[in-house]
Amino acid sequence: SRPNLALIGATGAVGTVMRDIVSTREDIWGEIRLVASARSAGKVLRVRGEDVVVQALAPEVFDGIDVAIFDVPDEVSAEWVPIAAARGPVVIDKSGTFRMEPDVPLVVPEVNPLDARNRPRNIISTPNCTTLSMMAAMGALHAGFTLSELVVASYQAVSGAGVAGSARLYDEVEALAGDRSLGQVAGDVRGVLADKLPGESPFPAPIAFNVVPWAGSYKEGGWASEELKLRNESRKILGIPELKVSATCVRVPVITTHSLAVHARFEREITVADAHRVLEAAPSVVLMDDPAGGVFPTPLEVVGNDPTYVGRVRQAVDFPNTLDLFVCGDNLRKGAALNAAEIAELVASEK
Ligand code: 2RA
Repeated sequence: SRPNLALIGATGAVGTVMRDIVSTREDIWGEIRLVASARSAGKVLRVRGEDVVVQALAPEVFDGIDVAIFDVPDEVSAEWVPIAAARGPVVIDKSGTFRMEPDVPLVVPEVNPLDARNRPRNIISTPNCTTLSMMAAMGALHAGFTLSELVVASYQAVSGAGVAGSARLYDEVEALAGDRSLGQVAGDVRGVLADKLPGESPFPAPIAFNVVPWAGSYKEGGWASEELKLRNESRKILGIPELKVSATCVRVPVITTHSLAVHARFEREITVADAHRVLEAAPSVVLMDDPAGGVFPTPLEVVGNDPTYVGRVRQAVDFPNTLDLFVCGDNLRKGAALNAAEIAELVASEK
């Protein structure tokens, strides 16, 4: 019989994309159960063309379930993932809670699918969207040329901060529209927004007309949590514990699709032609690299698509064995829902 799937956090930004993904990919599932907080219980949502009533999170919702995908805040995962995993299903968790635990695999199916089999706690973690946005491409290059250093700057979309993140950018754009004097005097946009949008913003500075060098929570040494995740998760997924990684994460006024400027050093000599060949052969990577012809990826061209898009591949002039490149990936699809769905399919195929 077909395996049963539960989606926990079915009503959020990622949950919405998740419902679309399980409705459009090959249908391998028996029941698809939707679960959310008590506040959303009773809502009716569509999955695979059918109405499904959302159930409130409770231990019993995991009974009869084979795979449960969690996309909920860290503290909800911390409490509920172990309860679910003890009740039977393999749990695929999108939160940051378990990612770095040594007995929980952190999986990107194109890069380290076999790690998914080694799950003593019945939990598999799926990476942060910023890490995921580059992993398919970097994993393919690493397989051929052995990565040794990564220096990354991110350009992260507001939907990474959930439904509230997207709502905030739309609201700010609307509040600022029409006044062509704005953005030319320090603090003017902040002042207009304080008047027109007095509520809390998910971002520490105006996000419309701006870039904000901060994503996530404050960590020791002045790092943002997103920057440390990029480092730690890349090391674990690629299986290179000593990989040198340094990142600066920046929020930009883009609705969905994270971009990353990557400076990648390899142990082996690598040319642009080598990288093109590898990236073209990688099934979930699309190469868009003809800058003379105006061809490179941008978030607006990539949003809603599954692959990782790569362009601007250049040989670093002053650094040996080093490439610079630009990567775009939909942070809600491969960055979140799609990777989780692919792990779920991997687990289902074991049975
Ligand atoms: C962000 N990566 O873009 C995060 C979400 N976990 O905010």
